[in-house]
Amino acid sequence: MTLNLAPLPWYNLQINVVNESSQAVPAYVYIVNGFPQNLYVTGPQTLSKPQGVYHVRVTPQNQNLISRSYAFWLGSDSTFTFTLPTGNVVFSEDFEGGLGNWTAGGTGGAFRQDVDTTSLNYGICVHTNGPDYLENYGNNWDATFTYNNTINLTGGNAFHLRFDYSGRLDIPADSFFVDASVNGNDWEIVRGFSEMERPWNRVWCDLSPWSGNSAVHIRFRLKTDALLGDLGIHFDNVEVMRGVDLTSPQHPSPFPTEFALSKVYPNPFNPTTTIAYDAPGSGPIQFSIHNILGQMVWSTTETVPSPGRYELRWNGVSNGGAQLTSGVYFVRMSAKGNIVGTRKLMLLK
Ligand SMILES: [Ca+2]
Ligand SMILES: [Ca+2]
Repeated sequence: MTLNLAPLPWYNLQINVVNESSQAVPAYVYIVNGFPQNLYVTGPQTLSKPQGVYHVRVTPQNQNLISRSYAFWLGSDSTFTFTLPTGNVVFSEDFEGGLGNWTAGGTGGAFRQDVDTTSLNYGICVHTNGPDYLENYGNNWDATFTYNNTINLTGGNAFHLRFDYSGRLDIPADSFFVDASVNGNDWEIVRGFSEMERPWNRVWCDLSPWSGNSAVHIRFRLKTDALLGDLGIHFDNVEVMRGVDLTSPQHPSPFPTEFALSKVYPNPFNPTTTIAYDAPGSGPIQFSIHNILGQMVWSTTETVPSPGRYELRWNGVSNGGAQLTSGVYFVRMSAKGNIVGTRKLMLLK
């Protein structure tokens, strides 16, 4: 058996971070596909990256701006411009007035108010029994700390939750989460943290996927396994900010769940057009181009490696190498024995 290990294609990925006036603004860009990369950018940043699934989180240096994040499939040279809109605070909690708005639950230890000598503020930590916050959490905990009321995430499409956080967790299995729920029962992870040592630092969580809901529940959660413990987590100064972002790539993330012939551009075209399509998994996909009489003039089979959005180019030449005449053509996409879609093309000379 022979294994042919072809290298993944690499592409240019340009990331721009601007404010609502389209001016470049300084920001931290976290980008991950397997290995994370942290960048501090002050202008357009072009990276060379292999094909694959990526997640980008853009965190503003200016605390009045809303952070943005986006997940995508990199399958061609791409440019993403993130507009960080000016935000306003729609929820804040510094715990200086006590824990009356919160309920500690779940299993294992409890979250409690504590004076943290580093932040010089009342914050929240997770503990077992004793008075000293410098004690290890236990095994097999699933401790929750839930806001008793709800947060209104309407009036915008860009929301983030941010808070100050320090922690020492036994990694990788012990994790701290921010969760959200639209009904108070079914929770989804907004962001998870699993870090051996984190000094007090502000962190951002993208709540935009929950935008449009007028009553969103939030909670913090520490989940641990049976092996080892560590000093746990502290957090304080929780804020939710709202903004309106009409230009950044938007959630939901664009990983396709079905085959689709999404668009043909330019159209009309001369001499080359691009056929964009979605594939929900790996495997061969057939494309054929037919003239107005229904005769097939060109065909190809594309084999895609994984779910994603792909592109195919056609230069108006038949499989026999003949330059085709101006007129109307049709492109057909087929997969797994079914016709996925057909689009009309106009070749102009
Ligand atoms: Ca506080
Ligand atoms: Ca553990």
